[in-house]
Amino acid sequence: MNTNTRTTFASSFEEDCYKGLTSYPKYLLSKYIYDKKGDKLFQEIMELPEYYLTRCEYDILEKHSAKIAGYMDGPGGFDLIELGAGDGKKTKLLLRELVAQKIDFNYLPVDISENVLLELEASLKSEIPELEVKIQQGTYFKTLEKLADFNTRKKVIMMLGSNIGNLLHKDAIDFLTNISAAMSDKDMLFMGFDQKKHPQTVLDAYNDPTGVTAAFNKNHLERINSELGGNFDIDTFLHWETYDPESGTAKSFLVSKIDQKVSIESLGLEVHFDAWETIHTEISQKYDDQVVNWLADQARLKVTNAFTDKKGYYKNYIFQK
Ligand code: AVI
Repeated sequence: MNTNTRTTFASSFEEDCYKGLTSYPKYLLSKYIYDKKGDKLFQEIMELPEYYLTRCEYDILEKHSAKIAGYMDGPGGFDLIELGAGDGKKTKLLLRELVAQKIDFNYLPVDISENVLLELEASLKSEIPELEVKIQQGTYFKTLEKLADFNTRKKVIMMLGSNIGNLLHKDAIDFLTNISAAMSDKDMLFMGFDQKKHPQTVLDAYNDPTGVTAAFNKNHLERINSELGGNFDIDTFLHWETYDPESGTAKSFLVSKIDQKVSIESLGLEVHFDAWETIHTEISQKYDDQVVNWLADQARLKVTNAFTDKKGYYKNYIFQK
């Protein structure tokens, strides 16, 4: 068995893959799925009939945007800071409403990728020309710190897509605590949380029959092959999803169908897999009000409002200090 002995790495991707594949049980971090191919596969996932999350959040924003806009507005206007810009499809519903109500606000999408931001800026310029957009390239917390420093206007921090669900509770609390630290009493946080529901509905969302989610999960191995000189035979791994209705945790795995060895050149590593050995690749946490209130409390925030879709599958919460 390999041990965690190596200490120098060329990138955090190398380091995290090394740590994950030399641990027992093995794991890989879901943030590394998102290269160009992973981004494209995630766009496809969002169009799948089984992946209800995107449509539910879209419905919530479509139905309640006038009310939500009202909660966001404040004396002297506000800055709408969106963490993770994406393609802005859902956000545009809200932006259009804010512009239609002639509310005084600037839109500040934050993303690590300048490319994503420039594309979003260009599409907003042609679709909502009246909108004031100030793109913010950087990590979420560095940007929030910077904005908290010189900003006296009300800040509305927004994160859609239940992206928080890819964090374990303790990491979600750290995440919310960092956001809370950048907020003043007049600021608010608007965030989407996928809800607990029939376990089969959750399982189906992460196990579509067309295999898009499987390809998305296996993109981990594709990336290791192309960027770290790995020789994973992708077809010998099975995409497997579990959901624990008690904890609300959906987990994704890649399961080796055979006993095999995989070598990863730039890690100087040969990884042995027993037949049916697993790599844990992602969690997608599902919530209820009790858990969201607990997370908020831990981060010194309060839930002040919430909006849901017809089926109650998904909720967007407003948090304040
Ligand atoms: C980005 N994130 C919220 C998605 C989710 O639902 O956990 C990622 C995803 N993984 C498989 N399908 C979608």
